[in-house]
Parts: sequence; structure tokens; C-alpha cells
Amino acid sequence: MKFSNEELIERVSQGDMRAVSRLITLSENGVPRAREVLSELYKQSGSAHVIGVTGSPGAGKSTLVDHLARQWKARGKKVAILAIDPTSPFSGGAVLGDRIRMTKTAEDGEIFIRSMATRGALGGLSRGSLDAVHILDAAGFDIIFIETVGVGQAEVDIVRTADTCLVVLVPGMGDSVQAIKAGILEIADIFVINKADRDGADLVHKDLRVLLSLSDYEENDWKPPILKAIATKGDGTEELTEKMAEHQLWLSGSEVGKERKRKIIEDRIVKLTTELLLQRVIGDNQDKVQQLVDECLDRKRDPFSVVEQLVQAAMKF
Ligand SMILES: Nc1nc2c(ncn2[C@@H]2O[C@H](COP(=O)(O)OP(=O)(O)O)[C@@H](O)[C@H]2O)c(=O)[nH]1
Ligand SMILES: [Mg+2]
Repeated sequence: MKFSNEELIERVSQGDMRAVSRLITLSENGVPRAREVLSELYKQSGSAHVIGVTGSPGAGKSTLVDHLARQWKARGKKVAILAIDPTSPFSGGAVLGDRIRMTKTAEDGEIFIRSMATRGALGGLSRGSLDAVHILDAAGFDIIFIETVGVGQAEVDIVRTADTCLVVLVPGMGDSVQAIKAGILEIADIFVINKADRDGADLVHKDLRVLLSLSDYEENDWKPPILKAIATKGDGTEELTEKMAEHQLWLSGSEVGKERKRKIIEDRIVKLTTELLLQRVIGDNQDKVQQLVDECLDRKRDPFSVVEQLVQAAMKF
């Protein structure tokens, strides 16, 4: 079914799942009219609690999110899950696996689940997923989970746009060290040591405690708690949900929370600008760009003057 812009705006506002899904696809594909619709929907967004869940592949993120989503639903919240696959949405077992493991949640109805790729068009690395959050927020979802593998910058960027960030670690993978490497430590609001049924959970707990004790926390700062869980059994997930609610409450009453919201919007503006300019300057001019590359190769031109020329030509529009 084809939706006009007006229909999309109206139906998404009413929380119509098919319209939501359609609009996410349009924006993922970079269809220009999606931008107009998103622009209209913006004023309706801003009330969702966005929860980023990150950690190594196989850490148990999907299993965990499955439980957490149902708990929020039991609390009367409207819940959505975005599973961000670092590769293509068509390429792999990972997404299919997620779909299968998530069926329990999906069959519940009313929990929206969507797998997405991080790699978009030129400059649009994570824009699709940010748009999806924006759309779900405007559609009235109270809780939006973003599950992502904490490997590349794009994934870290996505989690950075969450209100609450859960970092999932597991025993026996040298994971605490990995976490620091990926710069994940600074963005964690809550640490989860999953697979606590395995040996070594206490060791990870201790390592983390030592690491966190090295940070300077002010009196009113949020100190990231460390929780243990066994996602397959749902153990520890109630406490986690409680902590997330606590963090949300803390954010809503703190300057840090306000500052974080500002930063998210600022980042969004910067990203959209980058994307728009790249598209105008490079994307729409591929033939010209290739010709200029050749001229640089022959040293008839240089990249500096080429950039000047391209930018000026694009600005004439
Ligand atoms: N032993 C054990 N296995 C778990 C636990 N949580 C998840 N798993 C298993 O770990 C595997 C990967 O889980 P998944 O949720 O797909 O991880 P993700 O890649 O981080 O999303 C699956 O086979 C799960 O059943 C746990 O707490 N204990
Ligand atoms: Mg997963």
C-alpha cells in the first residue's frame, strides 16, 4: 500500500505499525520525502525512553532485551526494539537468529521489532537508525531498545544517542579490557554481567569495580551500577528494569540529563548537515568527481582547489 505524506504523518501519529514500518524503510533508503515527514513528526517526539544495549556478539543481548521488553510491557508501556546489524540486513544468520529468538516477544503482539543495517548511503552511517528512533518516538512508543554490537564507531555513535546505555559483558572473554578499548566504558550507565551461570562472573565484577573506582564521581553523579544476570532464565532482569527506571528518573531531574538531550540534538544536526552536504557536493556529481580525480592523478589539479570548486558549485543551488 502506498501512503501519501499526509497519510504517513497521520497514521504514524496514531501508532499504526504498518505506517511506522513503511516510514522507517523510506528513510532507511534515503527517499527525500521521508525527510519532510520526519520534519513534521518531530514536535511529537521527545518523550520516549531510549535504551541502548551493547556488547560483544553472543553476549546475550537479544536474549536479555527479549525479557526486558516484556517486563516494560507488563508495566503498561509500549515497547519497540531496533536490532542493529553491523553488516547488511540481508547477509546473515545474525539477524535471522535475532528474529527467531525474538519470536516469543513478537508473538506477544504490540512489541515492535525491526532489524536494521548500520551502513547506509554516503555519510548516512547511522542515520537510518536515528530516524527510526525519531519515528517510533513520534508514534508513541514509550520504551525503545536499540541493540547493537559494540564494535565500530558507528555502533558506539548509535548507543551514544540513547538515554540509558547498558553494556553487556560476559565472563571469560577478557571483556572488561575490550570494553575500555572500544571506549564503551565511558558511555555505560549500567553494566550487566550476563551468563552469570558461568565461572568468572565474580572476576569480571571485581575488575569492573576496580576500573570504576578510578573514575572521579561528584556527589550528584550517576555511578554506573554493576548487575549480574542469566538472560536465558530471566534471572536478574527485574533488577535491571528497576535500575533503568531509576536512571530515567535521575536523568529527568538532573542537569546532566538535560545536557545529554541537547548533545543528542546537536549531534543530529551535525550528522544531517554532513550527510546533506556530502550528497550535494559528491553524491550528485559522481562523473565530475571522477574526472577531477583523474586530473589530480595527472597532477593537473590538486585536491584543495578541487574541493573549493565542488563546494562552490554545489552552493549555487
Ligand atoms: N549460559 C548462558 N547462555 C546464555 C545466557 N544468555 C544468553 N545465552 C546464550 O548465548 C547465545 C547468544 O545469545 P544472544 O542473545 O543471541 O546474544 P547477542 O549476540 O548478544 O544478541 C545464545 O545461545 C543464548 O541462548 C546466559 O545467561 N547464560
Ligand atoms: Mg543479538
